[in-house]
Amino acid sequence: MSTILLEIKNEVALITLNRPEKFNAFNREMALLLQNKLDECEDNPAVRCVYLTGNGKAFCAGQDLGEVTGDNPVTFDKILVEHYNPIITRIRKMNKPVVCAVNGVAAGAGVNIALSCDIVVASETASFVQAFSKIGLIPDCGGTYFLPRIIGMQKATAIMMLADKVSAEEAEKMGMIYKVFSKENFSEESVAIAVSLSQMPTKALAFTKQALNESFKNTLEAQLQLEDSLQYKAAHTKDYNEGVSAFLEKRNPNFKGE
Ligand code: LHQ
Repeated sequence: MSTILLEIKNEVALITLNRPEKFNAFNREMALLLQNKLDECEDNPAVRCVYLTGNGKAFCAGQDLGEVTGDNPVTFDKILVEHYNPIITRIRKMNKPVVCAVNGVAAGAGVNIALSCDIVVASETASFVQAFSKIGLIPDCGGTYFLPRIIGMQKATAIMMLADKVSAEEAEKMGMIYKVFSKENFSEESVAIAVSLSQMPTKALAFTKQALNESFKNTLEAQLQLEDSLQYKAAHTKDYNEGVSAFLEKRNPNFKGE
């Protein structure tokens, strides 16, 4: 069985981390395969939203610590540069929304990969652990970039230094994630978010993502300019014409992602 599963359904690419016996911890093969699958999603016009989840009890326990120890360990210089950093940049640059559905515990690289996604939802059984300090490492995978921007510096510092286990409910309350769903409804409700995104004007969503990616590093003036140029592009899409026509004709729009 592959360590990463990819299924395309209703214009949504469902990607599943699939090493359940290891709490979906990443080994090299799995990290490189996730990069390939993300590339496939980016290149395939039939994919208009990506949905990332984990198989089994956990979402992802981060790096497989068995792989960095022992006789023939994968070296640290390779792990970030070749495994994780390309995953994070692919997710942030992807011209389609990426929904992360955190089905269980997310630890180490697992949490920060989740936080790099556009919309993060969780099952009530999920939890988030910045486990790095427990083993003498620093948070990576963009965690020190995303978390303070998402929840503010004070809470981010405490969560990262103390390596507290944050429940899904707490994570929602502090704005770390968008929504928590009951265990029973989690799969259906989280996939429904991805399906509705897949039927929206994909290019406008990509431009929105591009603008948000720049938001925290731009001045207001620069951000206004960026919005102006992206709005110009959005206004020249077929989906914009469709959206306005549908509104005026009092019908539901039929967006094609064009
Ligand atoms: C695991 C793992 C795991 C292997 C659970 N590896 N087996 C960057 C730079 C360079 C190098 C290193 O990495 C990185 C990026 C990183 O991600 S660093 C952080 C690595 N991750 C961690 O430190 C998390 C370690 N795991 C845990 O803290 C706990 O297992 C969590 C909080 C994930 C879950 O706790 P529990 O629900 O109590 O489950 P458990 O501890 O009993 O684990 C279940 C099984 O999964 C167990 O196997 P076993 O055969 O005993 O049932 C664990 O050994 C295995 N597992 N995480 N990362």
